[in-house]
Amino acid sequence: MIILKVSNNLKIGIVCYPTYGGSGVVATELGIALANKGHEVHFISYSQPFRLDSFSENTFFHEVRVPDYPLFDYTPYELNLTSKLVDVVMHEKLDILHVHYAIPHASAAISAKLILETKGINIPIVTTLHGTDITLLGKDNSFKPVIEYAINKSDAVTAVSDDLRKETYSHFNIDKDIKMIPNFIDSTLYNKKQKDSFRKKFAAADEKIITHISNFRKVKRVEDVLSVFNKVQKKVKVKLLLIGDGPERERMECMCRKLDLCDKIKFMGKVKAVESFLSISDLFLLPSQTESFGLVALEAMASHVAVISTNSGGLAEVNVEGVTGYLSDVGDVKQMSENTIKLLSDDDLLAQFKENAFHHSKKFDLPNILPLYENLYCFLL
Ligand code: GMT
Repeated sequence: MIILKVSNNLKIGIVCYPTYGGSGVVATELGIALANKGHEVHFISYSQPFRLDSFSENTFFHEVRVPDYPLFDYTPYELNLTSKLVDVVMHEKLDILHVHYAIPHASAAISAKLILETKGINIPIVTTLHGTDITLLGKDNSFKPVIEYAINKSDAVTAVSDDLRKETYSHFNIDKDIKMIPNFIDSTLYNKKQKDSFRKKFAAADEKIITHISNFRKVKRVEDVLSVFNKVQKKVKVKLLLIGDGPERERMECMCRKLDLCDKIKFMGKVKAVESFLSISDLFLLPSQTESFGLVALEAMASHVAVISTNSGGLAEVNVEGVTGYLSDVGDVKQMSENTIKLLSDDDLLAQFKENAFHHSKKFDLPNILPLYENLYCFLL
């Protein structure tokens, strides 16, 4: 691919979900990286993205407020977002809008684009598809026409894995070229070792640490994490750290009590600096039903952690079978447990997989991926 030289600093609007989740992480880290390169970046969301905890002279945040009218049973967030986009593009004189997630962000951006056209402004829209907008919501027929329209009307569309790109073509009538730009990590964030004293808080020196991080939605199959751990802890001295929170947490806490594993499992809740926990982990478990990419697996790999995952969605594009970890069919707890035991009971093999994981993660390092987005922006201007 030819990398165009970005001669001018751009004014870029980034629309994302601010909450814990891969799409928000990618959007925020992308914005921060663009700002560090001198571009002016305007984040637009209903609250400050959780990873946007430090501002620079080049980053700005615009909050979308949703007034509470007694008239509405359902608050029309998309309309407030659309109006905010029109306002920010006009008054901050943005060059481009990059929206993460098809609904409501891409559809709001397309409405804003049409409104801006009536004012003589042409704003190119880049839509990045992250997964659940296509793999879960997209299969709901009530959303389908809107998602299809928003994708087809975007000036450029990217998907975070080849698998998601193919899924999008197979579920929708798409007449646009969807470009694959994989997710990325800033490797400098993940390559720090925590002090031994931090590790000691969670496990003894002769115990291994398994970690799982998610938003505890059903799609993450956290019950498989517990079932695998239950089998593993019978063979290996090990502790489990569960990081994140969400709808399945309570059920998982009950399951943990039923299995009588509470002294070996710690529910840490939502954690901003996941890299601290990853740096003391030996193995990361991600038994998801589907995962368009699995950013958190990549974060683990960048922290020298081997990964046991399912082979669904784009996971095989991140975790390499027999090299950085092992991949199994969804729900195959037996195989995932056997592979975990195999890795955790052989220190040399584990060390090799950890090193491989780290090296493979370099492929997705920020300096390799950022120019692909900049190149795309330049192409549209
Ligand atoms: O996985 C989630 O539940 C969160 C979701 C999101 O919107 O942040 O993650 C999706 O986007 C991430 C970033 O591109 C991907 O790494 C995740 O694999 C993807 N999740 C699913 O496909 C289930």
